[in-house]
Amino acid sequence: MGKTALVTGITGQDGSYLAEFLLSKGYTVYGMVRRSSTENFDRIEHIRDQVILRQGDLLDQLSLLNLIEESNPDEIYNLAAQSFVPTSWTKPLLTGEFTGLGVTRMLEAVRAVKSKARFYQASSSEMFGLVQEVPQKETTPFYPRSPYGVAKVYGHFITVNYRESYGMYAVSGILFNHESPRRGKEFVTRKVTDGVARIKLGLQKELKLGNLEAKRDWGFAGDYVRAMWLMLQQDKPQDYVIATGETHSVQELVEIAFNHAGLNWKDHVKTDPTLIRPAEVDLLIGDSSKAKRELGWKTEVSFEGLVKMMVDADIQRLKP
Ligand code: NAP
Ligand code: G4F
Repeated sequence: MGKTALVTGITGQDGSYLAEFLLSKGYTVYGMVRRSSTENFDRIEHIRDQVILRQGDLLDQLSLLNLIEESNPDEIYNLAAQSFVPTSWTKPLLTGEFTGLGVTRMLEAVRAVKSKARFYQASSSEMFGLVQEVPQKETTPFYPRSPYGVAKVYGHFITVNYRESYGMYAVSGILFNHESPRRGKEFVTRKVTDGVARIKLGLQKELKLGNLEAKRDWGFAGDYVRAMWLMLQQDKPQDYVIATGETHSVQELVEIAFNHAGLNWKDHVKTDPTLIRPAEVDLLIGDSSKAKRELGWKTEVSFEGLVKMMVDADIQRLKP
């Protein structure tokens, strides 16, 4: 008998890669989707007839209970969240409800209906915020710098708490930034590669960005969903940092992307003070030696390879 997985956030970047990965492993995949007046299934259109989509919402406890009852999953991947950091300052309460309390609603539903199911929580390097140690690892103290980061810290610790209180197989994956051609266009990598493609094709002249000095540890989303799955295949539930171990500034990202398209970034990039955040995370760089050692996980796509892949995909998509 093959296994069954339930993925919340299946319409998002990670949900789409994870669903593909689980299907390739022979899983029956249920995906939780929110009701909306128009469908938002672009990222999973190509696998839509292979996954079972059901409506549910992190704000609605009954829908979560019913979904776990119906799907009877062996593994649950809780990827759904309000995931865009700037929005967390304009919608701090909603972010707390989705990204923080939503995790408790999921855990309570699992505990009530199928407490033996294995549970993955999508935690984030944003929890390190004003970093207390370089590089950041599983034991580095958290110091979040946005309502999003604060909500993720809550989600992280409630997952640890349910594991310790109820003996559930519940783990928190502390993932650093991961990107792909399916990344939402508001995140900086995709904003840059989409902007480069538009400038290259004459559809746009300039690109407005915020803080070019911020540094991130950027990897490829396809590599990171493998780590999520590996975390649920272990003898003992544990939390892991997943990162490349390299850090690059937004300016380096911009330079690689523009160069790859044969453009000079200085001719096109303007800084826009309205895009500067109320509190910034200046530097992230992860140490994933525990995941390498215990999960056998490693990255397969380099930073430069990732940026070029994203520029090429955007040019291809926009080309007449
Ligand atoms: P994403 O593309 O923004 O996808 C978020 C998903 O959550 C979407 O499917 C969205 O549905 C769903 N969602 C939001 N609110 C919901 C609600 N109330 N009920 C049900 N579904 C809801 O995010 P991602 O990049 O794939 O990230 C996946 C998870 O990993 C998130 O929890 C994120 O915070 C976390 N994370 C991401 C990164 C990264 O670099 N990508 C790093 C660390 C952690 P709609 O399509 O309907 O909006
Ligand atoms: O791409 P970003 O918006 O990602 P951020 O804030 O690091 O958050 C992402 O990664 C987290 C993991 O660490 C996830 F948990 C979270 O859900 C999300 O996926 O911004 C990256 C950096 C920031 O320092 C920002 O100030 O880029 C800087 N930046 C400069 N100009 C910009 C822009 N960011 C955006 N979104 N747009 C700009 O124009």
